[in-house]
Amino acid sequence: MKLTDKQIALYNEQGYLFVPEAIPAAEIAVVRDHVSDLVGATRDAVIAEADGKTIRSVLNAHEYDDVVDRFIRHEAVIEPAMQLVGTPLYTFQSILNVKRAFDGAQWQWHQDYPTYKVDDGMKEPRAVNAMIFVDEVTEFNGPLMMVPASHASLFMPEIPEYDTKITTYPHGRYPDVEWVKPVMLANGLLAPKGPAGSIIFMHLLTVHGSGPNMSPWHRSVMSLTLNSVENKAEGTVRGPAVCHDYTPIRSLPGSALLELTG
Ligand SMILES: O=C(O)CCC(=O)C(=O)O
Repeated sequence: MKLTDKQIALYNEQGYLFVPEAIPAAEIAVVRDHVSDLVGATRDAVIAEADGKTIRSVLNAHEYDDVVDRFIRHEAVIEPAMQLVGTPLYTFQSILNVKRAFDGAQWQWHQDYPTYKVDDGMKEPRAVNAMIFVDEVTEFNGPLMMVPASHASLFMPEIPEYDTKITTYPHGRYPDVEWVKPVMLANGLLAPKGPAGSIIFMHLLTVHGSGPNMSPWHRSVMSLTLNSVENKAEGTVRGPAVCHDYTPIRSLPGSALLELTG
């Protein structure tokens, strides 16, 4: 899938681009069916919700799981991402945020780049975050919310300490809400919704967050950060949360997922 000049201009202006149903239903179904097994697996790089047992996030599963590896290399993800950043890319991190029905907790308002800069040594925000819907995302199951055009006007003046009180995600640096309030009031909020296979491409400075999932429907979303190969992040503060294989990622056709079903 090739983005049009208009879509690229919209991304640069708004700090995000929503592409509904970018991955066809039959292909994303392979991923969705597989994710339930993955979420049940015991791995070191898994973060639990506050109850200690519900899985909140699965980190960098593409490193050991063939389905997730093929999923994140889908051409509908990689080709637009390369157009938006303008260079070859490598996988900086993949986090499957499963936000389980009834139990999935919130993500506070934040930008991604401050953590990547301070903890991971990413020199510039020359990367893109692809939020790929593995389940349908509705207004009920904790959609990602964004402040449009916030990437153009905000950079956290002071980098907050890790939050250790509100969520169990161990690497969140969340600013005081007073800092984001003026741009929220000025620009409003939006929350793209759509079927599994839809993708939000998001700038690393876009302010975003999401509420808890109080619905009976899971909301798994793959949060995949693809960084420019010219902007390698070599910091090791966040340990296995960050990938250090700087090989340019190669895209695969969607048929690579269908092959797995025999
Ligand atoms: O999964 C979500 O709703 C939010 C995830 C997020 O904030 C992130 O990946 O930076």
